[in-house]
Amino acid sequence: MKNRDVSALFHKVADMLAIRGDKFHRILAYRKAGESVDALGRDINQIYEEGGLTDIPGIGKTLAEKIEEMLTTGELDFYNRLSEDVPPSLVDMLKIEGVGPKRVKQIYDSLGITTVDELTEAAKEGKLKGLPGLGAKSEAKLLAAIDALARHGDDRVSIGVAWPIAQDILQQLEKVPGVTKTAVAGSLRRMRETIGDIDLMVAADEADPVMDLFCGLPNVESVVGRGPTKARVVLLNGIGVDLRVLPAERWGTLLSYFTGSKDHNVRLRELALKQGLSLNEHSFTPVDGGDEILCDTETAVYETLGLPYIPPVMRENRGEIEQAQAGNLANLIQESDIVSDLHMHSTWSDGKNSILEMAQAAQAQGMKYIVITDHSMSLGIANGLNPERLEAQAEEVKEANAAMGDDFHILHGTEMEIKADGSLDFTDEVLAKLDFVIASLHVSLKQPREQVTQRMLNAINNPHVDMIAHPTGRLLPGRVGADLDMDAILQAAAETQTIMEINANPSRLDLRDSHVRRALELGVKISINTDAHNKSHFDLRHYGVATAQRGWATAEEVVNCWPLEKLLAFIKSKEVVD
Ligand code: DGT
Ligand code: CA
Ligand code: CA
Ligand code: ZN
Repeated sequence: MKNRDVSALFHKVADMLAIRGDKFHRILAYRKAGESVDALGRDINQIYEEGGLTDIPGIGKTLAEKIEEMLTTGELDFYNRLSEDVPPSLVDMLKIEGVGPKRVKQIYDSLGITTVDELTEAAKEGKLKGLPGLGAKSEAKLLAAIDALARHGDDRVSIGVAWPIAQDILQQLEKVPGVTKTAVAGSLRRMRETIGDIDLMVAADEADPVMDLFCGLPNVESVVGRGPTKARVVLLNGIGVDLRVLPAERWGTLLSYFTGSKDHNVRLRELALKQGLSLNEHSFTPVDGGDEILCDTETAVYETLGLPYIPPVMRENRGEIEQAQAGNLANLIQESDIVSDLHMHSTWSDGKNSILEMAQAAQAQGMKYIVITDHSMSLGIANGLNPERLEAQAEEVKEANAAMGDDFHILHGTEMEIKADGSLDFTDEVLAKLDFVIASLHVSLKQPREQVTQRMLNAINNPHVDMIAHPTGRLLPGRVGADLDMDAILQAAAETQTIMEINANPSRLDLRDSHVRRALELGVKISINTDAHNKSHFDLRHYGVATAQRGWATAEEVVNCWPLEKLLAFIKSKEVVD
C-alpha cells in the first residue's frame, strides 16, 4: 500500500464510523490520521521501516499499529469487521448534497438500501416519503442532488477556479444597501490548494436583501437552503456556496468560526472553556451565566483567548497555536516583499509576449529583476531552443536590458529538460554561459519512484543547475505528478544549495505547502515564480505566496525577496562548493 491507499482507508473508516453513530473523537482521529498521511512529504513505507510512524502528527501507538498492518498485509482487520456492520458502499451516499451520516443510517436501517443506485430507485418509487423527516418534497430534492452529483462529481476544485468566482460574488454583495463588510471564509480564506465549497460572510443589520440578491445570482443553479441568516446555493459549475449574514458587532466571531479550520476552531473553543467561556459564531458566553462578549474583529477574538492574531493561512492546527502561545509566531512572507520572478517564457518558445514586453509588465508589478527561461530543445512541442537559438536570444536579452535602463535587470536563463534517460538537455559548456539555469521534468513523469527520483537528483547534483521548477509536475485537481522521494530530493537540494520552486500557477502549486515546510526545516531556499507564458500571468503570484505562507516561509527564506547581488552570490557559491 502507498500513502494514498492508507489515507483513503482511514477516511473511509471515519465515514463508516460516522454512519454507525460512533464517538465523535474517534471519527475525528481517523479523519485526522488520513489527512496527516495525505500531507506527508515522503513514502510512508520508508517512515515505517525507520520506525517513525508515531512521529507523524495525529498518529499514536494504536493508529501506527493499524498502518503497520496495512503496509505489511495490505489489509485492515478493523475495516473488514466494520464492513459487516456498515456496508462500505454506504459511504458513497455521503457525497450527495444534503445527505449526512444520520440520514444514511436511517435509510439503511429501515429499508436496507446500500447503494446510491438503490436509493435512486427507492426515491423514484416513493418509498422514502414515509420515513420520519422525509416527505415527497425531500424525495424530489434528493433525486435532484443525485443527478447533480452524477453531472459534477464530488471533486474539489482548484483554488484558481474558486477564488475569482468568490471575488465576483462578493463585489455584488458589497453593493447591497446596508452591507458594511464582506469577506471570504473557509478553506478559500486559508488558501488551501483545493476547495470543497465557497464560504462567504456579510455584515449587515438586515439579512433579507442580501439573501435575495445572493439566491437570485445569474450563475446560481439551485438554492439548496435559505434561513434567516444563512443560505446555500449550488452554482451552474457545480460549486456550492454558503453565505452567512450577521450584524457587524459579531463580525470577529463570525469570521473566525467560518474561516476554520475545524481543527483550529476546536483548539480555540478548548482555550475559551479554560477561561469559563463558550465560543461560537455569535459570541463568547460565560458558562455560568452572565452577559455575552461580542467581538467585532478577529483580533478581539484572539485577544480574549490571550493570543496574538493568527493569519488564516496558518489556521490548520499544525502547531500555530503553540507558536502563538510562545510568542514567536512565524513572520510570514508578504506579496509586497517580492522583487523578482525567476521563471517565465517569451515568444522564443511557447510564450505569447516578447522579452521586452515581459520585462515591462514585470516592472509595472513592482519587480526589480526577472529571468527569461524559455524551454530547451528536447521539448519540441513548446518550440524549445537549441544552443544556437539560445545564443541569438542572449543578444535580444542584452538589447531589452538596455531598453529597460538601470533600474531593472533581465537575466538570461533556460528552463532545461531533464530527459527521460536522466541526462540534461544542454552540456555544461552551454549552461556555463547562462545567468540562471532551471531544470525541470515535463516528460516520463510516470516512471517508477527510484528512476524518476534519480533523474531529479542528477539535475540537482549538476553545479550549473540553480533551481528545480515545479518538482512533481502535478496538475490540480486531477494529475498526481511524479512519484518522487521528496525527502531525498529536498536533502540533496539543501546540501547543494539548489533552490526549489513553488510554481504559483494554481493548477500546479508545486512545491505544495507541506513540502515547503519540510524544505525550510532542511534549510532549502525557496523561490516563488509565476512561470508566466504571457504578461497577464504575473497576477498568479499571490497563489504562490499563499502556498509559501502555508509552509510558514519568511521573506529571508524566499530568494525572490533578495536583492539581485545576493541571489547572484548565492548561485555562484553552488558552483564553487562542487
Ligand atoms: P472545504 O469547504 O472542504 O474546502 O473546507 P472548509 O474548511 O471551508 O469547510 P466548510 O466549508 O465545511 O466549513 C467552513 C468552516 O466553518 C470550517 O473551516 C469551520 C467551520 N465549521 C463548519 N462546520 C463546522 C462544525 O461542524 N464544527 C466546527 N467546529 N466548525 C465548523
Ligand atoms: Ca468551504
Ligand atoms: Ca461551507
Ligand atoms: Zn516553465
